[in-house]
Formats: sequence, structure tokens, C-alpha cells
Amino acid sequence: MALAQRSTLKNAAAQRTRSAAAPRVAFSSPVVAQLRQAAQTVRAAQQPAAQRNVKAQAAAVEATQAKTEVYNKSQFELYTLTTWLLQEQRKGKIDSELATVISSISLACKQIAAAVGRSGISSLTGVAGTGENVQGEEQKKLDVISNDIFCNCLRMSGRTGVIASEEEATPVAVEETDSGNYIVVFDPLDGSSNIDAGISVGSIFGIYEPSISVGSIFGIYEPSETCMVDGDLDQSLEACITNVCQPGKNLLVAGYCLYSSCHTMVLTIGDGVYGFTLDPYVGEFVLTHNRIQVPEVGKIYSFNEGNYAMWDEPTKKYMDSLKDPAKWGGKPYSARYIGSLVGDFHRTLLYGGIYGYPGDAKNKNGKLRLLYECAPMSFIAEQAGGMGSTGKERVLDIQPTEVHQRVPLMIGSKKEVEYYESFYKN
Ligand code: FBP
Repeated sequence: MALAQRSTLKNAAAQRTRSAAAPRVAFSSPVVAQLRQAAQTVRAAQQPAAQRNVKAQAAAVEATQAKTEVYNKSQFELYTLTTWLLQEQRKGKIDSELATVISSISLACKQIAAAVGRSGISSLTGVAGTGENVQGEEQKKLDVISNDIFCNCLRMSGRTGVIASEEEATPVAVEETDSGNYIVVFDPLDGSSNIDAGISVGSIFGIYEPSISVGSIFGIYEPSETCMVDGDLDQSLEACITNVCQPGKNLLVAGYCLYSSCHTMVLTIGDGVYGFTLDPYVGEFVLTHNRIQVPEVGKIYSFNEGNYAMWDEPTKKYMDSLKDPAKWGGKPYSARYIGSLVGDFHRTLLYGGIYGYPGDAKNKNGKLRLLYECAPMSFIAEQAGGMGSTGKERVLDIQPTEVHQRVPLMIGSKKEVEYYESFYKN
């Protein structure tokens, strides 16, 4: 009998003895699963807390993205912002005019992303030389450019009635529109103090329905740059201001665009929060984050602690408590502060935690503007399961009295904002 045959028979015999000896355990059996689970638990326990934390954050983002994969069936089937808007229209969630306004804003963000990306090359850094804006801040070149881009895109959409910008002293009434009178408030370039250093910046926007008919504005004046009227200036400007000064709870749409290592637009139309990343190859915002949910807790705080000495006692006590390891099982909160609201908020939305800009001895109401910074961001936070508070009240309930009014802002994970508020309740 050939050698090969003999050795196969030998192996078979040996195999039979082995399996006769060992209990037969199928690899998919519950026992193996338990063993695997036990091994994973042991390994997990050995992992330092930070590693577990990073894993948890990555898992949170992956979960959001996993939900998105269902949309992008094949690599050439791009689920873009336009596709998503069409779908939301089909569902009756928004009308075509509002979709047009959102598309015009996404066009503005693409242009600003390009300008920001080339700012160093096309000498778009530095101050504009146009002096200070209504906030008393020296305008940067890109502040002015971004503002022009936003105004042009909104005007061209033919769907906006009044627009209010951080860079404009008064609301701007857009030429008599053929239809759709949406009110758009925006900060064309947020965090501009970071722009020359190439650090993340962003644009923030909110869309309202007119609270009084825009027609009543137009009935009385020639369309022009600002609310110039041939009749009573105050009345028309007042009408503009009334239209933009609406409480955040009236918002129909809110969003921001982050200009950073990748450019991401995050948006809500009042039914969850979605993230779209700009694909530089096709120049389209592609859905990458489906129904973002901010984690309920997050041990990351984002405050400019340089103002600590000027904060009031409750805020100081709150900040001290975050840094007390004994209070948090030996590991205090981590500090992260980019100094641009859009960047700090975006991280907070995905990883959890809290971004805060409290009032202080110098600025009683803090630094951030209610209309085009705090309200849109609070609407997004609430739509993602988080909170937006002044520390004492819900930001979305505040009735604005001025276009550039400032309010303190605490925003992010529900439990973290509630914890801050608790220091004002004691
Ligand atoms: P603008 O750049 O639009 O004026 O926004 C204000 C802002 O830059 C926020 O983006 C940022 O969170 C905050 O001010 C930073 O303020 P500070 O330098 O006082 O920490």
C-alpha cells in the first residue's frame, strides 16, 4: 500500500482518537461565545480609561455613520444634500422654496470653504481695513468676503425676504422676491480670530418664516441695499427687525458649516440632525452623519478659562468641581477649547460634553450673539437630544430685543448642561 495512503489512514485514526477524547464543541456554540465574551471583558478591564473613552467616542461616530451606509448603496451612488432635500420634500417636511434657500446656503458654504482653504495663497488673511463691525471687532478680509458670498447666494435664491448678518449693522431687506419670504439670520464666518492661523472656523445660519408679512415692508419702499424707504424709515426697519427678532423656538431650519480638515455641514429642519461632508472630488455635500445624537454625558468641557477670575461664584464652583478627580472616580474632566464656537460645538455634538461661554464681570451677557449663534446652535443641540441654556433659562425661549443681542451659552450633552444649571439652583 502506497506510503501516502498509509499516512492518511494514520492521520485519520489519530484524529478519531483525539475527537473521541475531547467534548465536541461547535465554534459557533454559546459556550465559545461566552468564552469570547469573558476574554473581551478581561481585555477591556485591562484597557486604560482613556483608550476605552476613545473607543466609546469612535463607536458613537461609527454608529452614526453605520446608519448612513444604508443610503450609499454603491460607491457611485452618492446621497447628497440635494437628494436628501428632495426626499424631505417628498415627505412633506419642507417646501421647495425652503429647500432652495438651504441649497443657496450650501452653495455659499462651498465658496467660503474654497476661500478659507486658499486664504494663505490668495492673501485673503489679515484685516479688511474696513474698520470695526457693529460688534466693535476689526473685520477680517474673510469676514467681509464670507458676508458678501452669503448675501449674494441668498439674494440669488429669490426666496428670501429679510436677512440679518453678524457683519451688518441692520437687517437687509432683499429685492421683492417672486415668492417665498424666508427670513435668514447668519454668522458668515465664526471664529474668525483663528482664521489667519488656519484653525477651524465655520458659518452658522437659521431660517424663520416671516412673523409679519414681508409684503408689508415692500409695499412701502423701493428695493435697495438696506431698509431704505421712501416713507417712514423707522416703520420699515422696524418691520425688518420684527421679522428677524424671533425666539429660537420659531426656527424652521438651523445649521452650521465647519471649515476644517474636512468641511462638514450639519443641519436640522426640525426632525433630527444630519451631517453632510463636502466631497472635494465632486463638489457635493454627501450625507455622512445620519440622525446625530449627542451622548447624554461627556467628560469634556470647553470654556475660555482665561475669564475664570471674572466669572460669578456659581460658575467658578462649577468649573472647580469638574477638575476635582475625587468627584469623578479619580479622573477629572478633560479640557478642549479651539476658540471657535463651530469647531468646539461640532466636537461636543459628536463626542458629548459641554461648551460654555458664561457672562462675566466684563461682559454681563457673555460674548455670543443670540440670534445667529446661540439660537441656531441650541436648536441643533435640542434636535440631537442635547440642550442649549443660558445657565438659567432655555435659549430657544428667549424673545430677542436687539439684532446683535448677546446671551450666556451652555450647550451640549443634556446631563452636562443640567449639571451646570444646578449650580444656579442651589
Ligand atoms: P465671532 O468670531 O463670529 O465673533 O465668534 C465669536 C467667537 O469667536 C466664537 O467662535 C468663539 O467660541 C468665541 O468667540 C471665542 O471667544 P474668546 O476668544 O473670548 O474665547
